[in-house]
Amino acid sequence: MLIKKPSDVWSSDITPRATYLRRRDFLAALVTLPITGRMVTTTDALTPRQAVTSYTNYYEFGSDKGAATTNGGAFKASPWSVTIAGECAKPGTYTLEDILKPHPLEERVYRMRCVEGWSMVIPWDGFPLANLLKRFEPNAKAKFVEFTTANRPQEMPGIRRHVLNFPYVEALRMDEAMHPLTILAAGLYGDTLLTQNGAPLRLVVPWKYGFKSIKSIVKIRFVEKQPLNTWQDANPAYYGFYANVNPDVSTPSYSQATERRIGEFFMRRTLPFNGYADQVASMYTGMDPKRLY
Ligand SMILES: Nc1nc2c(c(=O)[nH]1)N[C@H]1C(S)=C(S)[C@@H](COP(=O)(O)O)O[C@H]1N2
Ligand SMILES: [Mo]
Repeated sequence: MLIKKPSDVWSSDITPRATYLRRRDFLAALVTLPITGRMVTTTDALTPRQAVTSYTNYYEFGSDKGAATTNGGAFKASPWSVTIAGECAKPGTYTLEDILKPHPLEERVYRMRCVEGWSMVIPWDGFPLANLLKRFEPNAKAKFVEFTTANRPQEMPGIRRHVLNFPYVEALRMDEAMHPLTILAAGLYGDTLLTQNGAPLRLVVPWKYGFKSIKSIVKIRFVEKQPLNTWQDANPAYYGFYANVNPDVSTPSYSQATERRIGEFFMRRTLPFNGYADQVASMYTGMDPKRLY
């Protein structure tokens, strides 16, 4: 059940739940998630569900924003399992149920910012990644956590076109992975994830550019050395490891100072750490902000 306190800033009042529930045809295929709590980190209006589920980046299905919606039909998000490997006491392969069951889902309303200059506000349904990682008892050598996406050329036509070196890989430093704002999401807007949003399980790291939020995770590995993430491999001049949202550091072809919130007309100023500086900036004290991009 959704616990709704009257004091909550219920930002979806701007996009009432009834509005998206009206899309019955579409929702018929989805499973409504049991959500036990909620956390609102912004008073900004939610991005309409229609935009969140149709305007996506998922290169395994193609490079345009509609590709994963159009070409996602063959993708099977069930059954699913996740392999846990590397520097921990309990490596192994866990079913999606093993992964989800001990961790009640809560709704987290997060701002998301893409390096291409657009942003959204999305009500994710997930749980803190830290709670899951602790179960595998990472050891002292575990300095980073690496995530890998499914690599199924038969089901993911973008892989066959080799736009990137697949499988897609992303990673976080251990403290970032353990930060309470970092979640694994299994749904959004109260329903299980659609293929294009990373079904059945994806990462959400709201103070970083969107590419860090890896979709359809099949492997989590604890490692000692900083992994090479897919986008850094593809274009090291453009993409860094940390990818913290920073309005003061431009990419070679885009200023990162402003963003277009999907559905809005005027540009917004981009906030350092995407507005989450109070909660995360202390993890980076003493580091060169340019390296953090
Ligand atoms: N496996 C995988 N994960 C991915 C991507 C991708 O191409 N493949 N794109 C990333 C980028 S660039 C962004 S902006 C976010 C977008 O998430 P959304 O489409 O759910 O908004 O997913 C990220 N996760
Ligand atoms: Mo992105």
